[in-house]
Amino acid sequence: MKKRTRVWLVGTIGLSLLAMGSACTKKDDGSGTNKSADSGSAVAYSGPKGTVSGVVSFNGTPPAPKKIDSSADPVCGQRNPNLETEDTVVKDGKLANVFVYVKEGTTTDGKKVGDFKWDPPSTAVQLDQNGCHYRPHVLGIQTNQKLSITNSDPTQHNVHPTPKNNPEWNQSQPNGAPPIEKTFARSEVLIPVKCNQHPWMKSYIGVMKHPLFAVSGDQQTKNAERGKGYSPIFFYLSTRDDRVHPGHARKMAARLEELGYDVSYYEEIEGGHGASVTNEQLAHRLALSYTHLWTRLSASP
Ligand SMILES: [Cu+2]
Repeated sequence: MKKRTRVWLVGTIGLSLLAMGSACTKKDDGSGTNKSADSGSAVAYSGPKGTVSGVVSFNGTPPAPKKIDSSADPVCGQRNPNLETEDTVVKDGKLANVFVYVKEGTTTDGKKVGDFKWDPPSTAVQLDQNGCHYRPHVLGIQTNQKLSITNSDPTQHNVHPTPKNNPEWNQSQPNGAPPIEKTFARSEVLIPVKCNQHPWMKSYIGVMKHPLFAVSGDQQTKNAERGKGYSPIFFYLSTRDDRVHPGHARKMAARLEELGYDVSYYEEIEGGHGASVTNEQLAHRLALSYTHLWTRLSASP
């Protein structure tokens, strides 16, 4: 099998680069009931898209994380004995938790990115309270996309965002409580989130009306480490997977390849979560999978 790899570095963001062509087909008559407060546009962008990749490097010696005094809530100390600050997280010279986004830009025919109408994804963004930290520390979300907040700790937390452009709210969440589900109607970079019960707990939410953003060094790849003897891996996915965004697999493949592992990668441009539409595509995908197994198993001693 031909080994296909693409380098999608941490901090990958999608960016509309090319001409609109005949994409301007959808009119918004303004009658939508879930209309974003930021949607000033009548046209949804559906033209070609490109990708911007990058790395946020940290030069010099990063400040060491400080130990947090969690004696006010013994549960936090039991759950997370090494509770530390996470203001500056650097791994292999790369700075995590940097929110990168397209502030303004135009397509080649001169239309502004911010003037298009971008429907929010149907999937929710997850924010968990785990080990008396917010996970993730920084996240991005689209206007009117659902944010689902959970509590994995055997103690009570209190979720308190303090936005400037969106309504402030403050809600307790005991262990076992159902997820708190919220949306943000207006774009805002960044909304601080704190826990009134554990003052060290901080999270930051970037709300954008478009999907052209990313957070460096996210949770999906931070635990991958060099020299761990991971098995050879074959990623297959679809560019149009609307259940799990392909960005996750792209970033993990890039991270594992960067760490020196045997990574194969195939991205079908059609299909949804099953990564195939036609029988031909399914057969092709299965052939790639079996070939990967065959070649890697037979290469073993
Ligand atoms: Cu808390």
